[in-house]
This record gives sequence, structure tokens and C-alpha cells, in this order.
Amino acid sequence: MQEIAEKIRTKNNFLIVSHVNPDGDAIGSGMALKHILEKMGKKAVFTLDGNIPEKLSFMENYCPFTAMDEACGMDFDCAISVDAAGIERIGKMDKRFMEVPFRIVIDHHETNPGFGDLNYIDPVGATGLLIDDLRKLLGVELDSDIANLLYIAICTDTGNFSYQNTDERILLLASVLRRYGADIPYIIEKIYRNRNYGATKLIGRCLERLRLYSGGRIAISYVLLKDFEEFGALQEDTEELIDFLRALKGVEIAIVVKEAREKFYRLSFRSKVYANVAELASEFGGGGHIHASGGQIEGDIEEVLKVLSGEAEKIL
Ligand SMILES: [Mn+2]
Repeated sequence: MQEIAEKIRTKNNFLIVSHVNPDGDAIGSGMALKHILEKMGKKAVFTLDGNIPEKLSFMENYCPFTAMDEACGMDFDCAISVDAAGIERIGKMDKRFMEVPFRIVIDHHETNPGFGDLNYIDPVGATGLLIDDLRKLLGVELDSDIANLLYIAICTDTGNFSYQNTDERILLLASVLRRYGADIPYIIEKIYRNRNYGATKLIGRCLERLRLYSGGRIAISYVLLKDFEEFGALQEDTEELIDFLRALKGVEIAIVVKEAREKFYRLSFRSKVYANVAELASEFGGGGHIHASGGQIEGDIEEVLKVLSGEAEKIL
């Protein structure tokens, strides 16, 4: 990280990118880094392939976001990718990123191959933690905008400080960010108590269709294109569905099937204690971690459910 800090001091125009389908850590880390660089008197833009999801649009009050097309027309002498596990994760920004004369990668995904000229990959709880380490090396003071952005980054990637990755360093950083003005009640209200109508109705539909297998140790449900239409819901409104299935007593493997195009489904997998759903995901063209993964499948829904329950039983 020291080497990255030294290189940053010699550069002036920064392109900051993160991954497609951005989450709180991707946006929070990118926006916080933009502030940090600007406080050093440098120019920096933060962009990515796609839009800021509606649920996280309040983050734009802490820092402006530049649309991809606009950013691609600007000149840069350094590009920094944050929270993206590989070049393919930055989507259509890949070409512009590789064109910038010097590239830096900062990430917490262990599988990151390191696609920059300098790479800092450390499997901590959130990329936001690494951005704060960099901030300290660069000698930039915290302010309330950076504090709010980094708080969102670490809070969302740790499941609001509840997953295994919630360690001493993350909690210490949270307390420092609070001191510098992180508005925790407001952030929690926006992220965890602000579900829109479509997402709320999808929960109902998903629970209604819940099916249990293997004596209740496998829970599977699904939402279809017609449900999205009926409730005016978006694909991004399905993110929490899996948590309701996983939370059911006795469930070890939870699966949510989400129709994205006609008879094409995105899959979310979760396990509670011992089942390796990364293995399960690899059967369905995807990947991830032991307890959380994703994949995809095509076909008629009843056939899909049969295949999924069968494969899940094998790893139980
Ligand atoms: Mn992350």
C-alpha cells in the first residue's frame, strides 16, 4: 500500500472505477477515494458501468457520480479500480481502464488476479477498510462526507456488522467514522428500513411459493417475470429474498430462482453452517463463497426446481 500511496502522489488526473451492479462497498469506496484525492489537490472522477441503484442514490448527496460515457471522454494519468474482483467485473469500463497509462487495483476479494500495474489485495471485510488505510498513508484527514461513505462501505459488506468478517479492525474504524460524523441512524434508515412497494410485494410472493426439501434442510422459492410486472418491481428488488429463506429454522441451504428473461433464471445460493454452495454454484455456471454464491439456469420453472433440489441434496 505504501508503494501505491507514493505512486498516487506523482499523478494528477484520476479515473476511479468499480464493479457492475454496484453495492455499498463499491460506491462508498470509490466516492471516498475521490474525496481523498481531491483533498490532496488532485482531479478525480468516479464512474462505473451502469447506474447507482435507486436504494443507494442518497450516496450522491455525499459525492457526485460521473456517468460512464462522460468519464470516458476525459484524460487521465492514473486509473484506480476498487472492490472489483477482476477486469471482467468492471464491465464496459475495461477498455478505458486499460488505456490509462498507470493502473492500480485495490480490492478485498481473495480471487482477484491483480489486473493493475500495482495491486493491493487483502481479504479484509470490506474494500472501504483498505481505502481508509490508504487515506492514512496519504495524510488526508477524515471529514463527514468520507466518514459517511466509508461507513456505508463497511456496514453493507459486513451485513450491518453481523457476518464473520466483522472483526476488531472494522469495528474500530466504525467508531472513528462515527466520531467524524457518520450519520448512522440516517444510513440505516436509508439502507435497511426503506424497502419500496415492489420489493415488499416480491417478498410476499416469494414466501408464498416456498418449498422445503430434505426434511426442511433445503428451502427453494422463485419469482417470475410476471411478478415483476405485476408489482412494478426491478431485478435489484430481489436482493433480500434469499435472507428470508436462509432465516427459516432448520434450513441449511437456501435457493432463490429469479427469472431475468423468459425461461432464463439467475440463482442465489446461501448455506448456514456446513454446506458448500460455491460447489453448487459451479454446477450452474457461477461461483462465489462457501456460504454465499450465485449462478444461472434455463428451462421451465418446475423442471428447474427439480434439478436444483436434486443437486442441493447431493451437497447436503
Ligand atoms: Mn466489497
